[in-house]
Amino acid sequence: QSRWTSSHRQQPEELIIMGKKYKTDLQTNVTPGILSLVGRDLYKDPNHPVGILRKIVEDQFEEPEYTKFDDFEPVVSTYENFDVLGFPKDHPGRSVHDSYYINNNYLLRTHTSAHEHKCFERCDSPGYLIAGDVYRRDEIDRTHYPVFHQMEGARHWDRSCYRSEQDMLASMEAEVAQLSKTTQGDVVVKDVGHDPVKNPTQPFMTEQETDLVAKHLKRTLEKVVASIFNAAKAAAKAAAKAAGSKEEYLNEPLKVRWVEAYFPWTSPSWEIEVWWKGEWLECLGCGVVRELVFENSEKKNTIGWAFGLGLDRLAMLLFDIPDIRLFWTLDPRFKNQFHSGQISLFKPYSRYPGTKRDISFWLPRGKDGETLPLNANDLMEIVRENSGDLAESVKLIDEFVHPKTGRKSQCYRVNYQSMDRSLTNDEVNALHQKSLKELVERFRIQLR
Ligand code: FA5
Ligand code: MG
Repeated sequence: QSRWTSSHRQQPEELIIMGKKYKTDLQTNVTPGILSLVGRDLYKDPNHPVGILRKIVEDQFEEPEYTKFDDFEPVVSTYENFDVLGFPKDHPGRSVHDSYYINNNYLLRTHTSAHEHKCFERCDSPGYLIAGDVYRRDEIDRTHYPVFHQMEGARHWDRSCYRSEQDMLASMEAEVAQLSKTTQGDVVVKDVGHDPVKNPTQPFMTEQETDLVAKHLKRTLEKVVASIFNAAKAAAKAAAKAAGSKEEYLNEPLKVRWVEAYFPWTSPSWEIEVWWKGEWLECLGCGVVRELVFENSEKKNTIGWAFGLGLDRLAMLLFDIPDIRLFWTLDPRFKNQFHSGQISLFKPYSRYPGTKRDISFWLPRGKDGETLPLNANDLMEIVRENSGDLAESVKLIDEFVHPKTGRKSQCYRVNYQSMDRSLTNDEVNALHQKSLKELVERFRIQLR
């Protein structure tokens, strides 16, 4: 079985997270390093790029139409994170390889959608907005970090609040018209419909309802994306001017396109992409909320949309930040560069050299001689725990099967590189040895 077992790593009997106690069990795979990041709340810092971007998005949603939340705790039940949203039992997101479990029943949320049903249930306003830190076990490189930040938004219409269906549709139509006006001229949109089989409408909604919810969703998010990228363009223009260069593309209207997507709790679903510096950039996922979510939230006769947007990768692009680890540095040379309400381009303060070390090994074999795989995220996790933010990237660089013995070998290359200082060889060797030792002990690999 490739099931994660904690038997080789000493787990305390209970964990205290944000003042609450949780019993650990065989499912527990959260690490001290990850827990030390819970509560850093970068998204609440008005002078941090993630906090600055959050504010720009938040300003697009007005109170009292939208209620704003930013203090849901990151520990959620598997019910909230998955079941209530209709995740299939075998969805990969549920795997211990992909998520950080506190125990069998609780995990660190993998997305802010974990709070959707509570918001639908308790929110008196037609819309809400959530900001929070989310956690995923993942690879190590310059654009991946186990903690990142999301914003979730939703809007719903309760049919029973209107005198008639026609009244509701007329009111939605007026809202859509209003939203369309605000982005006119700023963005060029390439829209897309939906595949009736793979990305269908839902039988509990009329065609007109689906059409208006989708339009409201799309026009709202086009406005959000326009506000973000117009602020970014202003920053890029200022930087280009200071450097004496002309960047023609900055004067063109923003190009965005809709693409079809899949999420278990929305249908139809889409993602929005923005053309930025020669690439289509995925910004967020969204869709028409499935009936199941409303039913689970005691909201009868209700229709609506929801979206989830990742702040970190967007912030990296907009602020020209080359490595996601910089968000977590305590170095004042980073933090002092950014100011509330402003997108400005990061000025690198130094680059320290990297040191590469390989992890080259034979995979273990089971009773019948079959190769036992080592999950890449499990390996990443051990490197991360032993070297913290000093591991800049870990890449699988080689893999082969011995022609005679049939044994399988893999080689991962770790680049150790600090954001703030030079590392000594001794220091790197010590970190690397610790990881090697732990990998051998826990996964019975044989180093080559
Ligand atoms: C979700 O997390 C859904 N909860 C979004 C959603 C909400 C859909 C409501 C429908 C309705 P996804 O895993 O694609 O979807 O992530 C959403 C966004 O988060 C992505 O578009 C991306 O911008 C960002 N994101 C995802 N993974 C990472 C990562 N490892 N690092 C940084 N940003 C990420
Ligand atoms: Mg995605």
